[in-house]
Amino acid sequence: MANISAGLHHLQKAAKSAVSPDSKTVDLENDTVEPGKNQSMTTDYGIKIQDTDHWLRAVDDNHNGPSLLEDQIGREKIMRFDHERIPERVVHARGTGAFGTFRLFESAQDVTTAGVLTDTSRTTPVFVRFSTVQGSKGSADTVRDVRGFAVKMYTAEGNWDIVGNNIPVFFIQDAIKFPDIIHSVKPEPHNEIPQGQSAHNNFWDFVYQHTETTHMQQWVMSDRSIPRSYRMMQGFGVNTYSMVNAQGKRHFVKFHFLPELGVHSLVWDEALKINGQDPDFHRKDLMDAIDAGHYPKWKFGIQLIPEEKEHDFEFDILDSTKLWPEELVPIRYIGEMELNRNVDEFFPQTEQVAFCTSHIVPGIEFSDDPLLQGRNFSYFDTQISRLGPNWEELPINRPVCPYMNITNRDGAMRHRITKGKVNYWPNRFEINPPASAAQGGFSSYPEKQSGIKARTHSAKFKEHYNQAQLFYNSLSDIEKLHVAKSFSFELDHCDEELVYKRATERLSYVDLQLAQLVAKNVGAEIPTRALKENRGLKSKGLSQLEYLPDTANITTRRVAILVADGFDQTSYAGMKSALKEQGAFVFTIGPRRQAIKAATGEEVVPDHHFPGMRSTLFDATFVPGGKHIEALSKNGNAKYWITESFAHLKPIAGVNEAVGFIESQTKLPGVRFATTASNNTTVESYGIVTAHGTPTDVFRKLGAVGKDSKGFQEQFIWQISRHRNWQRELDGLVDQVAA
Ligand code: HDD
Repeated sequence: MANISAGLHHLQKAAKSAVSPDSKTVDLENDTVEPGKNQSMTTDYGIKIQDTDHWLRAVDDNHNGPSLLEDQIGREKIMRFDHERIPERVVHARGTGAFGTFRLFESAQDVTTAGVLTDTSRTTPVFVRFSTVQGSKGSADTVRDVRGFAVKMYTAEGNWDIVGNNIPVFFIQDAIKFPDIIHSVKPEPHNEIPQGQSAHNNFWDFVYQHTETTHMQQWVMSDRSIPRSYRMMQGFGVNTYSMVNAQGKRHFVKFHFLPELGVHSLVWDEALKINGQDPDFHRKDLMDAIDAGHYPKWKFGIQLIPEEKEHDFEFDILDSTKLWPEELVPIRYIGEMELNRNVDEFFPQTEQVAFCTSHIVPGIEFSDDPLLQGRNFSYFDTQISRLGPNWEELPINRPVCPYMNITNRDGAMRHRITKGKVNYWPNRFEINPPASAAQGGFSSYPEKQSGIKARTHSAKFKEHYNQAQLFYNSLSDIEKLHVAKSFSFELDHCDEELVYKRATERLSYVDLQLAQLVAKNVGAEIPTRALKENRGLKSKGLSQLEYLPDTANITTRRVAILVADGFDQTSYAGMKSALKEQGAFVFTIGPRRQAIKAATGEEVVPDHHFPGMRSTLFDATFVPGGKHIEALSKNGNAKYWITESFAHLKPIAGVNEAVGFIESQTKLPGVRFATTASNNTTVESYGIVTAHGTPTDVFRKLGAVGKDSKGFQEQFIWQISRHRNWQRELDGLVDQVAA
C-alpha cells in the first residue's frame, strides 16, 4: 500500500484525488487559502469592498445622519461576527492541536489486519488535540485536571480516532454516569463557580458517593494532572478495544503513547501562578517547540490479551477504572508518532476537529467495555449539536482515502457536491456499491451474543480499591507527598464539613498514612486504622519518575539568564552558547528591554524586563558573575526570582559574585549550597550549581554531560535535565522559603 503523505497539504491533495478530477470540483475542494497584498477584499458573495470603516448613512451637510439598513456590506460584516462562535465542547473545551505523522516500526500482523498497524512502509498523517476537561474554552492551561490526548489517524482505510487521556483509567465504569460526574466537577449550578478546578463541594461529594472513582482520584491528585508540557505526557486509549487478525483470531487491546522527553510535571504553586501569569502556557509551549523544529515524539504501544484469557485476571479487563499492570500484560511498542506542523488557523482546524471513539478501521474493533459502548453513542451525537450533521466532511475531519456514499445526503451546511441521478443503493447504474470483506469492506467480528436484559456489571466491577492502592504504593516518596498535598488543597476548598470529612475518610481505604496526613491538614477526624488492608503491591510504570531519560536532554527547556549593567560578558556568553548548543530556549532578563552593558562594554538587549516575566515560566536560571550583582541585590523582582525558583525546585546556577546573591535569596540560615574552596571548583547541592574561578577557566568548551560532570556548565545542564530537585522539598527546605 502506497504511503499516505504527511501533513495538511497532503491531506488536501489526497482529498482532491478522492473526488472527480473535474477542475471545478477540485477548485471547490481547495479549502486552504492564503490572502495576499494584491488580492482585494471582497464580500462573501464576491464584490470588491471599497470602505471597511464607515457604515452607509444618509448624512446632512455636517456628515451626520442615520445609518441605512440597506448597507449590505456592513450587515454582512456584522452578521458574520455575530455568528463566529459555535457551542464549545461540553467537556474538553480548552485545548490545542497539531499535525504530525505516525510510523510503524514493527508489524502487528499477528494480531490485526489494520493496514496502519501492519504496513511498516506507510507514513500515516495524524492530527492530535490536547485538552483540559473541566474549564471552558477561555480557561487556563495549567489547572489541575485530566488532560485529553485525542489522536486522529488519517489511514488509507479511513479515519481511526483514539480519544484518550494522559491517565490510563477513568472515574466511572458505565457511560450512563458521565453526565453526573461531569456536572459534579463543572462549576456549581447555583453560582457557576469554580472555573477550571475540581476543588469544590460537588465534585468531592460525587466521588465520595462513587467508590469506583477511588483509583482515578489517586491519579488526578498526583503530579499527572499538572503536566509541565503536553509534550511530556503519556497518552492512553483508556478503554479496551479489540483487534482481529487475518485468521479471525481476536485479542483485547489497550493503546499507549510514551513521550520521548519523559513525563514531567509542574509543582502546584507554580501551576497556580502560571494560570494567571500565562494562561496559554501549554499551547504556546507546543507551538514554540514545533516552530523551532523540536518535534515532540511518542512511542506507540499495545497491550494484548487473547480473547480466551479475558477472565484470567482478578479485575475485569473491560472495566475502565482498572489498568492492566505491565507485569501481567507487557506493552509492545511498535510505532512512533511525531508532531511536526502547527495549524494554519485555529478555528477550522483545532476547534472544528471532531473525534469519535466509534471511528475504527478494519482490523480494529470495540469490546463490551460499558464505558466505550456509551462513548460510541455520545461522540457522534455531540458533534451534531456542535458542528451539524455534515461534520465529517469538514476539511479537518474528512478522510484522506477515497470516500463516497451516495446515500448520505443533504443536511445543514452540506459542502460536497455529488453528481449523478441516484442517491440510493441498489440502483440501476450499480453506482457506489458496497465492498465485500475481501475488497476491504468493514465486517464485525462474529462475537457470540446472548443474554437477558439487565442493568448490571460483572462481579469484578464491584472491587474498587486494589488498584488505587497499587498506584499509590508504586509512587516515589515525593510523588506520595504531592498526592497528600493536593488532596489537602482540594478538600481545604470544600467548605461543607460533611463533604471534606467523608472524602478524607475514604482515603483510609487506600493508605492510612495518607489519610492521616490529609485529615490533619483539612480538619477531618484523624483515622487510627486502615479501612482496607493494603496488600503492599506495586507495579512498574506508574511512577512518572521512571520515565526520566538517562541522557541529559534539555531541548526546549526554558532557561533564564538574569543580568543588569556590569555583568560579566564571558560567563554570560559562555553559558548562553552552551545551553543553546544543547537545544534549550534561552532568554535574557534584565531591568529594562534596552541595551544592558557588560563590565567590558559589550551590550545585550534583554528578551524581557523583570516586571514583564516571572520565574514560573522558566525551567532554570543562571546568574553570571560581575558587578551587576549589586544592582540585582537591590532589585526586588530579581531577588524574588531566585527565591521562587528555589521554592519551585528548579536548578539555579551562578558564578563568583552571583553565588552569594543566590545563597542570600534562598534565606536558609545554616544551609549552604556552595563552597568557596578553590578556584574552578563546581559545587552542586540541592540542584544549585556554583563555581568560583576566572570566567575563561570556568567557561571552557562544553564537555560530556552526565551525573558526575565536574564542569560548571555540564553540571548545570545535567541538573536541568533532571527537571526538578525533589530533595529540597523532601528535606523541608521549601516550606522554610515558601515563595
Ligand atoms: Fe469524552 C470529549 C476523552 C469518557 C463524552 N473526551 C472528549 C475529548 C477527550 C475525551 C480527549 C476531547 C476530544 C477533542 O479534543 O475534541 N472521554 C475521554 C476519555 C474517556 C471519556 C479518555 C474515558 C475513557 N466521554 C467519556 C464518556 C462520555 C464522553 C463516558 C459520554 C458518555 N467526551 C464526551 C463528549 C465530548 C468528549 C461529550 C465533548 C466534545 C466531544 O466529545 O467531541 O461527547
